[in-house]
This record gives sequence, C-alpha cells and structure tokens, in this order.
Amino acid sequence: PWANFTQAPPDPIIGLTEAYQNDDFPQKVNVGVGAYRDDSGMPFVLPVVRQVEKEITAEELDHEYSGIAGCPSFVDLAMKFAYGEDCVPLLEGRIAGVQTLSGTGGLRVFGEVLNSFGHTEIHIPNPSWGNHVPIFRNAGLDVKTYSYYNKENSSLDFEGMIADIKNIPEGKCILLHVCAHNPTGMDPQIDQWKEISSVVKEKKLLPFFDCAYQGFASGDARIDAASLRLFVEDGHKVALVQSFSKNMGLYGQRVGALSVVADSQEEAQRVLSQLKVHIRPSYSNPPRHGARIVQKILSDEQKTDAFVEQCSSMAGRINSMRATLKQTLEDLGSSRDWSHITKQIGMFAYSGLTKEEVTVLREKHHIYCTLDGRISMAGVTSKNVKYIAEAIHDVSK
Ligand code: PLP
Ligand code: TYF
Repeated sequence: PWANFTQAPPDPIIGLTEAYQNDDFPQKVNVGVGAYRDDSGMPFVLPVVRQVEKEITAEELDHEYSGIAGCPSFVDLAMKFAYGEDCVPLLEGRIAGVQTLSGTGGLRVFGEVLNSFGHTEIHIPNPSWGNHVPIFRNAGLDVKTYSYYNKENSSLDFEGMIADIKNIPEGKCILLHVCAHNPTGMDPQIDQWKEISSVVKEKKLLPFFDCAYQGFASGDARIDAASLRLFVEDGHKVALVQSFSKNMGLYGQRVGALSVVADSQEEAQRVLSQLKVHIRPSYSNPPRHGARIVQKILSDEQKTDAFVEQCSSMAGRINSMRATLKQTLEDLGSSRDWSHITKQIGMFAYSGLTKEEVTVLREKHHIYCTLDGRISMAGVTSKNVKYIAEAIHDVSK
C-alpha cells in the first residue's frame, strides 16, 4: 500500500551524523549537529543537572500526565529567566506561557496558531536555522526572508536587514534570533537592536523571538537576552520560544517554553487557551522529567549560579577553540581572512567555505559539516583542531 511513498532525502543536518557514523576513517570529525562536546569529544552532562536528577529520583515522584500547558512552575521560571524578574508584563501577569517540546515544538505550535488566526506568512532571516523553513511551512505559513548576512565581508548586513524589514507589509510576523544567530554566529549590536525595534514598531510587525542559546553566547544569560528585553521595554507584544537543549545540555529531554506577551491578563488568558487548543490534538501534553530538572535548577539561587558557571565554561571552551582554529589556519599560511571565526558567537563558525569545498572536506578528509559551510565549534577539540585546520587549509589555501 505504500508503493507511492517515495524515498525522502536525509535531513541536511541530522543526516550528517548518520553519514559520520557510517564512516570508518579513524580521524573522522563530526562538526555537523550543534550539540556540545567536551574536550574529549564526549557528550557533556552539566554537574548541576546530575545533582538535581539524583534529587528527583530520591523524591519518588509519580508519572502522571502533565496538564496540556505542562508544568506551571517550570514555565514561570523559564519566563523569568528570559524576560528578567523585573519585566513589567510578567509582573502584571499578562504573558501567556506553555511548556513545549523544546524550541522546535514551540515554533511549530505558534506557527499553527498564527496560521489559524489569519497570519499567512512569516519573515525569517537569510540565512536562518535550517529547520525554520520546514517548521513554518508545515504549520501552513508562507516563509519569506529578509537580508541578514553579507558573505563578501562575513558580517551582519545591517543596512540590507533594515531596508528589507521596511519592505515587509504591515502587521506581518517577523522571526528574530535572540542571540548567537544560527548559522552565522553574528548578532546585531544593542544600538542596532534599538533601530530594528523602532522599524518593527513603525511597520506594526509581530516580533517572534527564537531563543536557543541564552547563556551560551556571552556566558551571561542577562546580556544574551538583551534584545528580547529591549523589545518588551519598547512595548512590543512579542512571542518567544525558549529551548533548554543547549544551555542546560538537555537535548533529548525536549524541554522548552512558548510565551506570548499580551495587552492584558484577559488577553493573555485567551491566547493561552488557543495555544492549548493546538497542543491537545498534537501531542496532548509535554514530558515531565526535563521540566523538573530545569525547575529545580532555576528555583534555587545556588543551583542557578552553578548552571550559569557551567554554561559559561562550555562557551569558554568553544571560544578557545575558535581562537586556536583561526590561529592554526594563519600559521599554516592561509591566504584567507579567518577573523570572522573569533568574531562570531554561539555554537557555530560560519566559515565561508563553499559547497564544493565542504564536499572535498567530507570526501577527502572525513570532516562532516553542513553544505553552507557551518562548522559546529562544539565538535572541535584540542585533539582534532589541528587536523581540522589542515583540512580546511587544504580545501581553501
Ligand atoms: N532554534 C534555533 C535557532 C536552533 O539553533 C535550534 C537548535 O539547534 C532550535 C531552535 C531548536 O532546538 P530544540 O528543538 O532542541 O530546542
Ligand atoms: O545543529 C542544528 O542546527 C540543529 C540541532 O531535534 C538539532 O538542527 C538537532 C536535533 C533536534 C533539534 C535541533
């Protein structure tokens, strides 16, 4: 009966891991998926996560269903973490929030809700996280792009960005990355965010923030949330998706939150009801364990401090690998300017390597990164950095 089910291509990002696993070359390197590795190339569980998991086990909790909106105390803490404790709409109880299947799930739920209320399109940066397009398309939205990055000088194309945002029709939804833009690693400066905020206001656009790297960009969760907080202070009724995959290393636990700032408590209640209407027939309610972990950490000052420190040490290791990779390329006598590698923040180096160069990197050197030349710095270690630099040099000179 499935004869007409054609073979789909592998996922452009996850497919790399499969190809990497099938490669038996000893020095193979996986710098595809953005999942943090320690300096031995191993997955890293934050010590504070291990600690609270023990506490959770000792409590012998039950495994009842969550509500449709998930764990309310987790959602409150997640919102405080992103918006800040002194956020006025939060204090006034006019932010609707639900627990989601991490960032991906939150993006999809809000995409569907937008669609059901007559929003036909969403504007995302060019480039953006590879999954944004299929997520929003599957939610029924027409996905359009605005300029974001200048490949010529490997930096933010701020003028192009502003010009394109000015051309978005009034009232449309615009997706913004809170920090550590994936894949480019280039964020607007705070003054540029102010200008973006004022153009977004002028055009009465609906800002939808994607926050997958809070704490991972600068190592300081408050600084990383500055764009979002500025927009809220400027009075925007933002929507926000948060992921705890990267900053708490909870990838497979699928823990995140979706929240929407409203004009009043009454409006927030209506919005919340609509989020739930979309969640119920989709997956009914979210899993409990990951939310319990985050809830335990963010409700305790000492644990939060430990988390911030452990998160910033991941960011620190990545930054030191950026410096080493750039320096090694220079030492090898590369004719290219690699200074963008250390200017970029977050998990990725948007190398500027072409599709052809990436293909040689994969076929000749067994180094797996995405075709757009994005290298997950999380997979670079003091052991493999020289091999990676030599291979990059070989394909680019
Ligand atoms: N948004 C961005 C920009 C991302 O980079 C990612 C993950 O890489 C996500 C959302 C979603 O991740 P998750 O579904 O694991 O929270
Ligand atoms: O590397 C990236 O950009 C992401 C990582 O369920 C990822 O695609 C992998 C699996 C997943 C969500 C995000």
